[in-house]
Amino acid sequence: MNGSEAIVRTLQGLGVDVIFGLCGDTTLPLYEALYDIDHGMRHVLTRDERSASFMADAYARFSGRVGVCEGPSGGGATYILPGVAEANGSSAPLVCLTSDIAQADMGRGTLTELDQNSLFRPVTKATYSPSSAAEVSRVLRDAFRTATSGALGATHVRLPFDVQTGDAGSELHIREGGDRYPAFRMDPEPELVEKAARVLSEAKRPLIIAGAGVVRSGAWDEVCELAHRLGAPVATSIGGKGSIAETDPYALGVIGSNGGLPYRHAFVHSADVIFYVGCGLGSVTTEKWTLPRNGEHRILQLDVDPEKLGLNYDTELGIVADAKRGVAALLETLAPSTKVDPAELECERTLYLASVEDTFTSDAMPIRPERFLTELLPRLPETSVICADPGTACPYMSAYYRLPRAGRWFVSPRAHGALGYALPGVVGAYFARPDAGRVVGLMGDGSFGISCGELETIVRLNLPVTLVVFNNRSFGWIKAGQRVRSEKYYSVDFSDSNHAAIAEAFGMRARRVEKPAELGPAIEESLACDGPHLLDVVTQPLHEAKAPVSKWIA
Ligand SMILES: Cc1ncc(C[n+]2csc(CCOP(=O)(O)OP(=O)(O)O)c2C)c(N)n1
Repeated sequence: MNGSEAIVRTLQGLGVDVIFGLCGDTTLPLYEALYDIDHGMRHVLTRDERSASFMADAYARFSGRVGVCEGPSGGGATYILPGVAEANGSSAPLVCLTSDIAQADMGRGTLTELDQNSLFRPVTKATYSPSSAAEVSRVLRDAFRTATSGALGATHVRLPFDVQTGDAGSELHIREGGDRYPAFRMDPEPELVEKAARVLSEAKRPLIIAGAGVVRSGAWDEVCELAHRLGAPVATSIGGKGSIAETDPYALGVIGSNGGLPYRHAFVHSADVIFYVGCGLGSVTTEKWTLPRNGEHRILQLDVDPEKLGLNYDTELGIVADAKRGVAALLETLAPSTKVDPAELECERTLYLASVEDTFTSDAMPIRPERFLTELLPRLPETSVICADPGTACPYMSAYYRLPRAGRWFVSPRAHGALGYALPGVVGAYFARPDAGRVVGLMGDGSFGISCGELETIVRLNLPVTLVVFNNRSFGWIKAGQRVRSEKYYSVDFSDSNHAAIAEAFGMRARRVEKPAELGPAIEESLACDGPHLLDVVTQPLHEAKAPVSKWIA
């Protein structure tokens, strides 16, 4: 068995079923092995390595399994970085493989020569460089174990040409189910659980803030039960959307600077005890550490990553544990109570929505983002899988989409917020959840411009996806920031592109929508389409909109 065959056999043995990637000269032996061996894995050819890594990231988040991407040396390695960095920053388990020139050719001005390990080190949990074919299977197993254990994240494996072609012997190092996460679940310390239960019982007005760690751990049933047991509302970060069905009477919705709403933030400020579960206290969820204000609440934290505990806030108690195990342990000791009446949540929600109702019913042109939601949300099937880019899509969907089911149904890339995630993201989402139904990608025209080469991939694979472009002819989010700072609008405007015509040129069915009255039928046509479909929605620019973004509202 040569190194490439060992790579393919090991990936197969670990349970991988799909690899996203793009070919190169240094990857030729690996592709030969993928061709020769009856491995059952699907290779999805992408048109850009950035897309391959974003697809792998989305696949990982929606599937509960490691996302695998691959690209060649030099330009391929530099292009594949964004999705690796996003996955690592968002704790999505991803393994990135890059081929490289032969080790003997290093330091000789060889085409595509690059210190790959130094390039990947800051954006991964670990970067590996097997120096012989005999090592490659063990190294791959380690890369999967590292990605799926502890604080989850991305790993990278560099595969020199001679490692791919050398003799790997006959031994494979496979851990069955090695592509599932979390690989190991950590139990909480019993005395800390007791203390946390005591503080929560003493609370008059507790609030649970759930993050992506809840969804990664599959702890939504436990979090929902905790909310009902205590009688406490559950707010979430954007990544934590799915920690509880947002139609649940105790679900408050997303909080923070991007998609948080004032009435929800009032619940944070009025809470006496705040219990963070699987939630980093980063700048967005905490509105740069003012939501809540440090020192004004008793703060408890449960996280699988000890380095998150006590970061930015003076927390009273930090528990290191898997979210599912940790909350389950709490439930064993907590007596039922009703600290907060769920009618209060419903009342505040209704009052807030009434105050912005005019935007949701507006017949104005260009179409208001809120009016688009009025037409889209009731038509979305319950099992829609959604990727939302930064810009218009993220704050509006975070704020107003009431996720009907708990679990991972919605992803927006929040570690780096790179534009151009959703278009490739829907490909990864589809392969993660082929039976879920329609996959929906929502993006600005800026994001579309960054990733539109991937329309070919979506058409080639004939995926059941609906793509929506919020066509506001600008880098709207930045233009809105310019409005708030100084009204000095500088280098943020585009010319008007017809994204529907672009999609049609790739062979995708598409429709441009300019009038609010056309939205309903267009959305229905798109969702009912048996293949891919794109809607180019001519939308109100963000700097003129009432977007649910704290600093613009203020
Ligand atoms: C790769 C990348 N470059 C730059 C940015 C900075 N940025 C954040 S939002 C934004 C504008 C987004 O424009 P668009 O995709 O058209 O969406 P809109 O805000 O107009 O809805 C930019 C440039 C980014 N997030 N990612």
